[in-house]
Amino acid sequence: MPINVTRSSMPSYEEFCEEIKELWDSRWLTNMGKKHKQLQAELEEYLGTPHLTLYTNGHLALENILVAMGLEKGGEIITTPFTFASTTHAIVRCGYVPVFCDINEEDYTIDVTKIEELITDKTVAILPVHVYGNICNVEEIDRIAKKHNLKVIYDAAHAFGVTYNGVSSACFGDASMFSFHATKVFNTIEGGAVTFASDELVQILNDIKNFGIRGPEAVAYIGGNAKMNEFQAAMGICNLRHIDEEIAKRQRVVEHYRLRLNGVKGIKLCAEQGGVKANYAYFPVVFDGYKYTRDEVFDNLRSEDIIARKYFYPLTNSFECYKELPTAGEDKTPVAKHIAHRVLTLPLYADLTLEEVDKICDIILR
Ligand code: T4K
Repeated sequence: MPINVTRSSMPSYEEFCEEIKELWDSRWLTNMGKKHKQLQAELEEYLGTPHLTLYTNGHLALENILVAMGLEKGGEIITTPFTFASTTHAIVRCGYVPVFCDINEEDYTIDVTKIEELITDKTVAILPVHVYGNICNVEEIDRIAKKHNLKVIYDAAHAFGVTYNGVSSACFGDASMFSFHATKVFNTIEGGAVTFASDELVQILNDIKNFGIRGPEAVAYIGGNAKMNEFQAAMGICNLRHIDEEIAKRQRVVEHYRLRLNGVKGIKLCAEQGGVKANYAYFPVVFDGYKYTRDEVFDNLRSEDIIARKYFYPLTNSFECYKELPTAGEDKTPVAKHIAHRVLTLPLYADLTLEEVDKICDIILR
């Protein structure tokens, strides 16, 4: 069995069977059923947010909140290219132009000193990414957004359960999107959510995700379908019972990695962020002036069946599909380019043993 970059957290088989048993009795499988309502309420409580809407995946959650914001079509959205394809694709698929801001060298989130120079009369929003679960400079982003009257939508796909100065990652900006994909700290197999404070967004988000249907004979909006089904919600209910334990196990893994790799010349670890209660979602390592390049380390690990990943390489602004975009090109974001060519995310999941971490570190250091 290879050691992959991650491995889904799951409840016991018996616990999941128990949770889904009533779905056979009721035959109610989707369309905001009992499990959906229960998970929504439990997540609002866990994440400390007034409103949460569930989705069939994180990407559609992001597209749906972009549509719900009612931003001027064709407008520019400032974002970072050091992210998964989904972030940039959502912006473009919803009819906006991504304007790529560079990242900072400490935690690889948006460089807030470079946002204002990118603002034009076409800018409608900022879409920063809490990449690897690292919290963006939310105070400064808030200040800039207020000054220029811009919306802020966070891609918080990686930041489930993270808090900053005691405030949940679900509470920053106008809205935040979470991914509950199988590879995430908290999963519903596939799944996602949007969190937000505004009461006005509740109706429009529900309309967009369920065809605008407001009653058996009332269709008030041209919506689509992005609903989470009852099996996904049941998995979420089970996984949420164990989430604190899972995060604590991940912490042990990360602490062991740090013990082994901290201070090694040419190896740069992400600094722990002040005031942040982390979720230990990813363990990125930057090989910069190390005796081996990132790609050599990747190959050495792979030859021993350890599959690390180059998250996030290539940058989204150098994707083939964006080559005609006037704002594309990795040279425009030099820090992101530098990191993307050197970063490797090492295997990290709750059940990864410390012996396996030792094996991975031995190969890297050998
Ligand atoms: N924004 C950001 C910043 C994101 O990172 C993502 C998703 C999104 C938005 C969009 O959210 P979703 O629509 O996906 O909810 C994976 C995930 O599919 C993706 O959710 C995630 N980001 C991205 C960073 O990673 P791949 O293509 O690397 O996945 P894959 O299939 O290579 O899996 C990686 C490893 O995970 C496997 O080697 C083994 C393990 N795994 C995988 C699956 C599918 C499991 O243990 N169980 C599984 O079921 O994208």
